[in-house]
Amino acid sequence: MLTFHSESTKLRRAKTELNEGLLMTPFECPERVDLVLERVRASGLGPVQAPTRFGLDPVLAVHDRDYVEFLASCWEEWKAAGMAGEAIPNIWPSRSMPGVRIPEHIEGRLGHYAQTGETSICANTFEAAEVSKDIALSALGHTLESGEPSFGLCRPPGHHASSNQFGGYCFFNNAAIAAEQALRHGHSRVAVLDIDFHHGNGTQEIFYARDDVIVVSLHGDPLHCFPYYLGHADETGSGRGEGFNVNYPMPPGTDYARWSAALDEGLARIRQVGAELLVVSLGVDTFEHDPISSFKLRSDDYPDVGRRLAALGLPTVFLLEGGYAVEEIGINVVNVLSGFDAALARVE
Ligand code: SP5
Ligand code: ZN
Repeated sequence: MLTFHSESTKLRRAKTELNEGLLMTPFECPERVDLVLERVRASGLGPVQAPTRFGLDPVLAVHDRDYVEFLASCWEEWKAAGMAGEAIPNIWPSRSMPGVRIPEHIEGRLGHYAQTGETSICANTFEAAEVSKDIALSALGHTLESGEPSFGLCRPPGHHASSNQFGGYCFFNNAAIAAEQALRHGHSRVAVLDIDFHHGNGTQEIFYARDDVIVVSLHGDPLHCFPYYLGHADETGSGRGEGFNVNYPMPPGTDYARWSAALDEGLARIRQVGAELLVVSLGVDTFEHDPISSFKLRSDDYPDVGRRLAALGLPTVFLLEGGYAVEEIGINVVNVLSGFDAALARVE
């Protein structure tokens, strides 16, 4: 399998994440990329290739222009306003303020475009987000041309980013951008399967009213887990999108037996609706030792995940989402990918 990677994803090196009431070194750090890349190389998964540039048009196909412009200028504006640290949102329009206007001051605009307070904007955040979506689009391009699977070593991740808000370490929704691009290249129905521990609330929002992209997400129950406010089983889509959003919330402590049963249901639904291409939001924060999550998947479980995905028989693009702070992030990601490849090889 071909991997798309760029050292430029590491241009974003935030110093602060608000976690447990403390400003900590972010879990979503550049070293994650090195850990995954090392393992891709050591395992002989396949060649590693640099992404090509796609510009902002594919981004604007899923994100609002004013949001993209905000991301492009936020850090410069924040510094120009004389702020001492990184751009950390700390005020939002609340439910008691319906119909508010977007303010001009960067502090107010930052809150307007933020879902969450843990993710700071710092130097080169926009540049890294641009490279990350170029990696996703390059991986998609390769799969569209060849039918072969590909892996986009995206960073920052994307699945929490909605049409007009960043959060959960995400700025551009790489999976949504890739899915939309696949439709524009002639596919009539695409599936996004999100197996990150956290609910892919951004992807859900972007495609909620549509039936050309089915979004299936397996995740920690939002009653107990970030992002808390979305990801329940009764969120099934709206209008013509009814039935094309499928959530499998599962309790903290969920193991592979329960998780893989949900995966099989999700895959059956993807098969049933006749999706022509599969985009996998591949987070490995389902791992038993992930520092911010609470599922109990083991390294040995991940090859079987790859095998089950391969059984769908669809052209498949894997895009990295979460998975944090442990050596095994590389092992677990590559276990999924090589399990997928091994299953394909047996079919051919
Ligand atoms: C892409 C992705 O995986 N984003 C996840 C963002 C989660 N950020 C907030 C997590 C808060 C977790 N608090 C955990 C406390 C554990 N003791
Ligand atoms: Zn996650």
